[in-house]
Amino acid sequence: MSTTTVLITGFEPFGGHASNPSLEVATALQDHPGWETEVLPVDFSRCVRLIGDLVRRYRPQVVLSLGLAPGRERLGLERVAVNLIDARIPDNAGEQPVDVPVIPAGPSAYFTTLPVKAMRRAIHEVGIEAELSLSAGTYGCNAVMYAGLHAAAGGGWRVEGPTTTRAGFAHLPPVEVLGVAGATRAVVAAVECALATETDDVVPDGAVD
Ligand code: PCA
Repeated sequence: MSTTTVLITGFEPFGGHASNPSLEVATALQDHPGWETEVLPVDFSRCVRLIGDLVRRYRPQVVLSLGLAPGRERLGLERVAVNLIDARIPDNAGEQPVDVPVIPAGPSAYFTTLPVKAMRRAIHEVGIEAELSLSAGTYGCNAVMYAGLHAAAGGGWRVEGPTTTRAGFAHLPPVEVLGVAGATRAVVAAVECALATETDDVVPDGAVD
């Protein structure tokens, strides 16, 4: 039986960016007791398979995958993952899938199963700005969020039994915004909150456009 309670994933650099803060945060947390960290390749076929395998192997209580959102100014907790890849740029293996599912025959979308409003509050309490986001995009991050939620929901299980694994995704702004230490502090606060929170905060959010 695995003693891993938390799985954190980051991504390697991509798209001409020299580094990826999600990799640096995952590396900073690699010695955290009871937490497993992995750095995923920005390679659609490999990262989708890997996150599913990791969720099935560890069956942690909480999965928080991380990635870089180069255009964002705050940490963003993602609410929805869609079963769609539409890559604006090739992945690191040179593949550029357009309008294909992450998992053929999977449902159209998954909502995060993490208490993202409580996690946002926990991040604010350590002095860092965070927001909820309604789209993880259609690139590698959305694909990993989708595949992680699919595995946590039982898709691809090879063993019997229910899982209580809750999963989700946070996009990090460029490293200049929070630094590695700040981003790591926010991630730790968010994960500790998720471990301790059964029911999400009921507070309004969202825009009326
Ligand atoms: N960001 C990309 C993929 C890897 C990463 O760190 C994304 O937002 O999809």
